Amino acid sequence: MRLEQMLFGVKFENPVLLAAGTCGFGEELREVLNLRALGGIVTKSVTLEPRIGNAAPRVVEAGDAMLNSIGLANPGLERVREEKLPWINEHLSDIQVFVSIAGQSPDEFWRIIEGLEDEEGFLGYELNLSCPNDKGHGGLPFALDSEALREVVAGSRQLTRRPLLVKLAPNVPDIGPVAAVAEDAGADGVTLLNTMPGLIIDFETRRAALGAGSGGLSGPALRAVGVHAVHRARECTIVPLVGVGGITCANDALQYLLAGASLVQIGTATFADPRAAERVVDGISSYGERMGVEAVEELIGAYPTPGSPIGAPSGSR
Ligand code: RRO
Repeated sequence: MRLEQMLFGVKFENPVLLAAGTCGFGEELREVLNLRALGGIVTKSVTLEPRIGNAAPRVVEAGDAMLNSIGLANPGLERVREEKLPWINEHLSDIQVFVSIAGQSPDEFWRIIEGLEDEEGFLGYELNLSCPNDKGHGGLPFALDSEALREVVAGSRQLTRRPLLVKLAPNVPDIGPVAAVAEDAGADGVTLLNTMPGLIIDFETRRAALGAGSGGLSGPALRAVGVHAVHRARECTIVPLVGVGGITCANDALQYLLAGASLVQIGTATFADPRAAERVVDGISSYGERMGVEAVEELIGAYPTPGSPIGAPSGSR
């Protein structure tokens, strides 16, 4: 099966990327997996100034999920430009790299884009409008307020011709119209979803398990939520979708593709098995061979929407 696709005007060798926050800036994982075997990576979210992050513990396991409150720890715009992007440019030029960016105001997003725009080594941006651990916009992530979302995306669109992905949050009543706002404001693609706000209380100490209190829940427990979000976004938008949440193996990734995602991202699974994403690539390929699928595009959106003719794609791209 052919795994490559043309998206955003460039070639992705396969549909599997590493999610923001799970691979640093690539360099951190270079010893443990072959990044060149992947379709691409999304960097840790970059902020204007360096951030040291939240108090420990920042990550706890929670059954079929993981709760984190990293608190946007990152080296900041200046060091990303001086140190991280040159490394990416030298070592990852044959895969696609999105730089995730995060700001506490629309203006911060725009200043980061202006600061990175002339640099080499990356394809586009993933606007992180949905971090549950950074209450940027009046205490709420931008993705929970459609007008704020529109403002950040539309302003960013004015500043760059590079592909813009917009990463949304799970905790909205209906993700479809939110994805449509992102598309209408100029997004080239929508990433679904960020982590879900959560809290774990240690009943012995009566304190939160995380140093910061609440955090963002990720992992297999979130997978059905993510697959549903992709399906719903597919019904409301035509831009490529990127599915993320709870993918541990090829079968999980296939659900996202069938629901309508053109690309998937592996996040939490990388912590348990740094080579999970490579396994997912191989497994998608094996499934294609077994099912007689010639190209991965045939799978995208092939889940038959209830009420539609069996096998008809649930949306157009
Ligand atoms: O750094 C974090 O605490 C974090 C971010 Br920026 C995000 O987007 N999602 C998340 O679960 N944690």
